[in-house]
Amino acid sequence: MASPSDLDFADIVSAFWTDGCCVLRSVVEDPTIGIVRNAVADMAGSDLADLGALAGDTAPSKFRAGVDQWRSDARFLSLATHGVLPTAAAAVLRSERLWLYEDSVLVKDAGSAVATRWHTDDGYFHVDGTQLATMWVPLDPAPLAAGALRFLPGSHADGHRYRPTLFVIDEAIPGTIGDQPPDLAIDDPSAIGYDLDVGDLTIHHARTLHAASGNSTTTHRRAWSIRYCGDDAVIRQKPGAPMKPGFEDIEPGTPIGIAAARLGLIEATLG
Ligand SMILES: O=C(O)CCC(=O)C(=O)O
Repeated sequence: MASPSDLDFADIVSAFWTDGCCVLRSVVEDPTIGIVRNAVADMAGSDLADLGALAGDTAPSKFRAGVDQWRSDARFLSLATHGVLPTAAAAVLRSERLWLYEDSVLVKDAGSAVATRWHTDDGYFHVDGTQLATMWVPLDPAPLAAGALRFLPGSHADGHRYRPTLFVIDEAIPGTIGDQPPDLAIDDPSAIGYDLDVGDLTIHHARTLHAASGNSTTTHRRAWSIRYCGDDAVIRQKPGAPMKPGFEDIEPGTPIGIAAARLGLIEATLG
């Protein structure tokens, strides 16, 4: 990985804070990708929910996803909290410490027409702060046509707090609060995105609007998404968003560094 002192890396960090997203090329090495692919292959069918069903999609090519694999498989935990991935995330967030909030495996089969609709992660996360980011690691070559993420630049700083939707349709999760995400085409020309190769990754701010098309290629699109909290994160329960164990019992505003032990959240080892 480029060192945080490299000029290139400074540009990447600057892009993250200006646009709300950035891309890192050729930073994840083969052993890591192989371990994650094996961990995904070992997941039980029941670990992945058929998201497309929510959009009424019954095609054999599915969009399936699971959440918090790190809690049941030490391979996800180890790679999310040691080595290049958390070190890059902390550097981009300009954070001295970093906590793993959540991870998610998202598999979009070749030919799945199910798009990931425009949304921000902020509304789903029971935390608040500026140093919150999601790292999206493709496990297969992921051009935009396969469903690599697209981002609306600057949306992380547009002053809106968007309510969480059902992810594959624009309907808000009942009981949530906030603004409805804008009604944009997935390939809206104002969006930016990157054709990704294995080894590349993107990082986006929790308040950045992002989306992904269906997968019109002939290769499945497996991805591992890792959600991190940095120094200034505090607990803030978001009404209506799916609750996580223990979060209800934490006083809102409690710094993540204090709440983490009670919640069983793991601090990353950096460097
Ligand atoms: O993989 C996808 O299609 C969506 C992932 C996403 O929105 C995220 O991880 O924040």
